[in-house]
Parts: sequence; C-alpha cells; structure tokens
Amino acid sequence: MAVKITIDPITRIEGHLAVGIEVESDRVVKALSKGEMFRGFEMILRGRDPLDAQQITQRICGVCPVSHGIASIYAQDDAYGIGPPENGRLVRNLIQGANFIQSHIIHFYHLSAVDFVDIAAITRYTGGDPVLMELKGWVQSQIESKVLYPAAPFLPRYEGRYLENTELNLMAIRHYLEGLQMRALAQQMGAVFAGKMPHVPTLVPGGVTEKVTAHKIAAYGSMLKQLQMFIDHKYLADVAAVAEAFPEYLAIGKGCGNFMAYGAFPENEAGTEKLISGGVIIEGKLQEFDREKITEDVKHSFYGSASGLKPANGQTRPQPDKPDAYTWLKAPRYDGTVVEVGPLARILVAYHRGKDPEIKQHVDGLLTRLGAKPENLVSTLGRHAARAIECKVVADRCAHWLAGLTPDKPAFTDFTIPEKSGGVGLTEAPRGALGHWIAIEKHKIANYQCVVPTTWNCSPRDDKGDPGPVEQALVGTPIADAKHPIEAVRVVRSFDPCIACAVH
Ligand code: NFE
Ligand code: MG
Repeated sequence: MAVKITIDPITRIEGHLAVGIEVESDRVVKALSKGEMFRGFEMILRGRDPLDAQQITQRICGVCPVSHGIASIYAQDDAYGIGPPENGRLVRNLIQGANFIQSHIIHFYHLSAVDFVDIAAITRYTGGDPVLMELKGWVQSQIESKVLYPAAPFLPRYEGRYLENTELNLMAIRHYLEGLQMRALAQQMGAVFAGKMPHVPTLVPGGVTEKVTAHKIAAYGSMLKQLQMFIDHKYLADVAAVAEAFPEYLAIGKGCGNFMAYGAFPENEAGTEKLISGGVIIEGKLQEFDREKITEDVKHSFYGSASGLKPANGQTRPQPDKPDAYTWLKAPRYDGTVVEVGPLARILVAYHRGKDPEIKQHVDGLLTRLGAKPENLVSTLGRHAARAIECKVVADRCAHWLAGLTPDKPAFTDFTIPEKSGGVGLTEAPRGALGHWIAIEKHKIANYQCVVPTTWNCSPRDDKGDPGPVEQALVGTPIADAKHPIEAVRVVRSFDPCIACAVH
C-alpha cells in the first residue's frame, strides 16, 4: 500500500511550496508539486505606466529581481524599437552577472549543502579557528538551553546519511560562513552599477542610468577577483567533494530529460550572439528555440482563464475554488512538451552545441574526476555541478565585459513610449528561462505576462496529464524512512525552486 507523505512547506527554498508524494516499496511512485500562495503581479501591472514594469516586476522576488528587471527592459526595448549603446549592454550584463553569482553561491552553500554536510560536526571541533569556536559555542548553548528548535536553522532536520568525514564537514562549514560574505560581496559588486541591490533602480529601457567611470570599473573588478578565487578554489571543489561522497545522487532525480534555454548575456549589439546560448533538447536532440511554441496550460491550476494560451495573449484570472486544480502555478509547455529549465539545461545546450570549449572542458573534467558519464549530469548532483560550472563561466566573462567598458561614454539611448505597441523580453534568470510579454495601449500597460523559470520546473500536470519536471524527477526516488524524506527534498532543492517567482 502506498504511504502518502506531505512535505509542507519545503524549507530552504524561496516561497511556499508543498510536495505530496506517494511511496511504495520504498520508492516515490507519484508526486504533486503545489504552489500555495497567489500573488497577482500580472494583474497589478495592468493600466500602469510601462516604465513602472521594470520596478514592479523586480518585486516578484528578492533573489532574482535583476532578471525580472532585465526581462522587463528587454521587452520594452522591443516595444519601443530601441537598444542600448555598448556601455549599456555591458553594464546590464555586469549587473545580471553579479546576480547570477550571488544566487548560485547562496543556493549551494546556504540552501542545499546542508542537505549533505553534517552541521552537527561543529560540536566535535577542537581546533583554534575563532569563527568555528564561536559557532560551536552557539550551537552547544542552543542545545543545552533546550529551546524548541536548538541550532535553528540547521537543526532539527530530516535525519539520514550525511557526510561522515569530520574534516570535510568542518571545511564545508567554514565555506558556508565564507559563502555568506561572498554572497554579500557579489551584491556589493552588482550595486556598483546597479545603484543598490537587490532591487535595482538603474535598469531602464535603452540602457542603464548609471554612468561608467574608471573608479567604478576598478571597484567592480577588485570584488570580482575575490569572488573568482572563491568560485575557482572552493565552490567547484566543494560540489565535486559532495558528488564524490554521494555518487548515488548522480542517478537520482533525473526528471523529464527534456531541456530548454532562451539564452542570455548578449555579446553583440543585435543580441544575436550570447554568452549562454539558447536551444531546446527534446529526446536527446538539440533544436533551435522558437518562442511561438510556448503555451501555458491551466487545467490543474487555480485559474479560470482559457488553457493553452500563448503568453502574448495570456490571461490571469484567479479561481481559488476550481475543481481538479491543486496549485497556483500554471503549466508552461514547449511545443506541448514538458521541459526543464535552469543551469543544467543551459550547460547541456552549450555541451550539445559544442561551440563553447570552456564549458566542455569543465564538464568533461568533472565527469572524469567523478568517473561519471554525460548522462549522469541529468541528476540531482548534475544540477549542482552545472550551476557551479556556470557560476565560473559567468564570473570569468564579467572580467571581459568590464574590460570592454569605456569611461564617460553614454550607457543610455533616449526613447518615447508609443501609443500602442508590444514587446517580448527573453533572458535567463539564475533558475532558468525567463520571459516577459508586454502589450501597450494608450501609452499604458494593456497586458503583461511573465513566464518564469520555476513555473516551468515546478509546474503541475498539464491538460494532457503529463506531470511537471519536479514531479517527474521525484518519481523513482528511494525513500529510506517515510518520517525523514531527506532524499525527496534533496531532489526538489537541486532545482533551486522559487515559488514567489513561479506564482508571481
Ligand atoms: Ni525568485 Fe527567479 C530566478 C526568476 S525563479 S528566483 O532565478 O525569474 O522562478
Ligand atoms: Mg505568468
């Protein structure tokens, strides 16, 4: 008989996600992913000044606001028939790059690594590092004082097999703490051109409002060097160490096996060349991406709108009492097919294209170290590895974009808002393919639709009944102890879900 388990909320992700699983013979046989809270940004935007969009949509999220800002100004560039000058394009990339770096670091160290690292190892620490001694003292005092949740946010936790080697655990805890500083540093670095983080005032249609100066280039560059050191010497090594200790997770959590990327970080004025290339992999075959093939089903979502609409004509009509619905996420599909988005999708598209020798070299190096095959990338740990490799590639490219800036040259092109127009902004957020669709009438927003990375990944069943990527990834996952479904949350967290974004 199936054992039903509800994990609600899934902690250490952004937003309110519940997962219902059914376990038979110690394996997940069915999974439902449920986004539990309605937000309504697409409704809030209607009737407003189009220039409010890049500010309001950033409030969808505190982790990836930059990506929403970028998607919004791309959509407006498209609607106004404009584009940024060289400095504007590069500064946008530098702000977005800083956001990728902070997001990937926080996801690995602060949201996911504690699924594998034994934080309790700190109580066995006997060395002289003052920071670790302070953490040990704090954990012990929490345990001794018998508070309800001793050592929160680390304990309580689902018990299971954690990293056994004390030295490795202590190193990981040290890097967890250092990661907090690095994450903050990435935000400061982005703020050099963003004005502030996380919600950026300087992103505007036509470019950016921040002036490029030699001083700002130097400031960004010095912070970037520290981040590159951390990524090269710690982040990549720590992901590999976790993969070595948990090789079974190179097979668990495979998912739908289809992938999609829009591409991001334009490398030329026309935006035809990008650092991250777009593409779709369905049943192992790479295809060119076609935005006309995107639709959103709502049969199992709490919306009364028509199902299967293209985003340009998308509707958002909440219907909380809808029968057969179980989530506030819509179900986006590409050509009617379930696809996974995110760093793994992007790395696989690049790997299949074979155009990027650096990505191929990193992927092959990691696979050799782990004694793994390319198909092992499509897994829980493959997602973490892809994220770390992407973090390195983006950080290194930031140095190149920085070198391309010209102090005191304009970073902005002037524009007027047409009476009637429409535009599409496609980019990549840290968690995957992100699109904004804007329709303008009488100089105001007539319709605004966002199709967001976690909407793809945590989507429910579509009208055909096909489960979403996370739902599919959970099926087959071994569950050793139904009271401690650690294996299931490891799979879910590998997608880095953000339900605040996904529902929007
Ligand atoms: Ni709220 Fe987001 C990213 C976007 S995820 S974090 O990355 O867009 O759906
Ligand atoms: Mg939407």
